[in-house]
Amino acid sequence: MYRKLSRRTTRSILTALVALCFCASQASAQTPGYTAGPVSNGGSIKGTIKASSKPDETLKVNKDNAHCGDTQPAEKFIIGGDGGLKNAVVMLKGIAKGKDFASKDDPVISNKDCKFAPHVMVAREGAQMKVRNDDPVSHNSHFFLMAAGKKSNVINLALPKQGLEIGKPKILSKAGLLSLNCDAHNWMQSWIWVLEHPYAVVTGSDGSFDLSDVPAGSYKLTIWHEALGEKTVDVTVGAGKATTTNVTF
Ligand SMILES: [Cu+2]
Repeated sequence: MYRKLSRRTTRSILTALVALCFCASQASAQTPGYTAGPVSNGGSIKGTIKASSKPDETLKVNKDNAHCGDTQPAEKFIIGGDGGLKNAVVMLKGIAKGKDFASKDDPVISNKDCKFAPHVMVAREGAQMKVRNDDPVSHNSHFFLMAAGKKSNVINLALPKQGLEIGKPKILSKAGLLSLNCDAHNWMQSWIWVLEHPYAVVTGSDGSFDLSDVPAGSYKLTIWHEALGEKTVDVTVGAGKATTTNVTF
């Protein structure tokens, strides 16, 4: 009798603990809400992200060499002659209100020439991420959520045949940074910033960016780069005004 009661009590405590942990994880996973609507007389934030010149890394290819070659560029440091840094993400993290997304198309990442294309992207929270194999070799798209210093599994999609495209709504269901890897080819890497608002861009080869239709106000502008880390600067946007913010890593 005592043992039975004890087991039942233990079970109740465990159930309560599981429920508590679940609630806590749900709460911490919640992103601040974002309200989309027309922006009248918004301003813009423009600028250039720069870094000291650094050679890109060359990665050794150890599989499917006939198609993938013997080496692949890491695409980590793509820095122009004037220091313009490509593939940095510039974003207004935590903005609560502003314009809607210009496009609600589903984003696509291609496996092409044994690389993910694009190497870095921003995506709308709640969109359906699609992955496609444009190569005559088998790839797989393994998504991980990068949060609190941990890399946690999201989903792994096999793409055994050329021309195959798969989409899953689960991938972009939560805002944050995703790492995309191919288990078959350990050099393949892509990064996706999932955001609930459209105020985020990836810098082009000159390192420039332009965030438009920003409601007047003060913001934290965050710049992220896969190898150089993250920087945050304060920016004040005036109604109808263009603000210039240059950041150097
Ligand atoms: Cu692959």
